Amino acid sequence: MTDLANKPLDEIEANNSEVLAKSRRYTRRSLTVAALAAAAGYGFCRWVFYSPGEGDQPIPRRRAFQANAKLSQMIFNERALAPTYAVNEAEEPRTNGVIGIKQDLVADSWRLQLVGVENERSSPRFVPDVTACEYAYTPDPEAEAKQTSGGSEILRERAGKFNRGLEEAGLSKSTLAAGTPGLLLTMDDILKLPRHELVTQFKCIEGWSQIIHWGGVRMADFIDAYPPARKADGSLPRYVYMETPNGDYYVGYDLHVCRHPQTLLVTEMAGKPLTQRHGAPLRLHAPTKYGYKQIKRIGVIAYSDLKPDDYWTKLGYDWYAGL
Ligand SMILES: Nc1nc2c(c(=O)[nH]1)N[C@H]1C(S)=C(S)[C@@H](COP(=O)(O)O)O[C@H]1N2
Ligand SMILES: [Mo]
Repeated sequence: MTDLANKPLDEIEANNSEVLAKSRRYTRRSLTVAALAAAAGYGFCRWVFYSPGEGDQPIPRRRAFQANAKLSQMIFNERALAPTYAVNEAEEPRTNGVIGIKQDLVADSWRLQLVGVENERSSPRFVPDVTACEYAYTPDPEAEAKQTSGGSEILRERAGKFNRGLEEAGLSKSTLAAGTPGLLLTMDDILKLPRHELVTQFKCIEGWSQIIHWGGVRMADFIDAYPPARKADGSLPRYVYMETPNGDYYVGYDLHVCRHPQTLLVTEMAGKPLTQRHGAPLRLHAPTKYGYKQIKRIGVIAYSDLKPDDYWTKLGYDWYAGL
């Protein structure tokens, strides 16, 4: 289905350099922001160091350092570009982490629940309750073998019908309430967006990394096609929440991380359609983040102004997970 394998290398390289050109513009913009932030930081430091009596008050100063650390984390790590590699350097992807994807999803039953989009009611994809979406799974062959009665029929899940939150981190606090309106998108809606390829390093916090060849669409293009509704004051929501169709794995992101030019909604790995264990039909790749932020099998994308719940953060890992 993919033309990656047959694609001439120069075409792939041309595509890569297009990504890089865009990213360079993006980085330049970030540097301007960084310069402004540095100037602001200078003023701030003057205030900390030269305000009367500051010598006796280490705590505000420490807070300032923390604020500066946060600032540089946001400006330099999250907005910088990840290095890219040649396609022939890419490795065969290993599989890690099957939370929320233990059963095979029936591809045709997949829909993307999208919540918080601007003018959602005028979209032909609008439904009054996205959580009523039914996903179908092929039964786990082992579990099936243990059953006495034949059970080869497909299992259907309506949100809340199966028990949720049985994995270690429990139920997500950000999961959608029944009756949440939004859009139900099909895979065709996603594939209408421009296709992109990227070869980047994928890093798992457990200490391994691999060079991976990704294919899919840019999340930035997706956000442009389905922009978040603005708040009453005209500003955008700060976060994006995603979870698997069964709600067991969930991740929170800053909106600007989703807009990063290398953040992809992935449909292909290693030149082949995504496998179930790699998150078919749709997963995320964010090369500035550790693997645990790269959710496999996305069922829900919700724009939100509340910092979303996050599976691994609940178990003690950093919410930002920056490299
Ligand atoms: N749904 C889901 N997504 C997930 C995980 C998971 O357990 N379930 N594990 C994460 C972790 S820790 C890593 S390292 C990567 C592994 O992706 P891979 O199996 O494609 O190598 O998926 C991430 N996304
Ligand atoms: Mo990981």
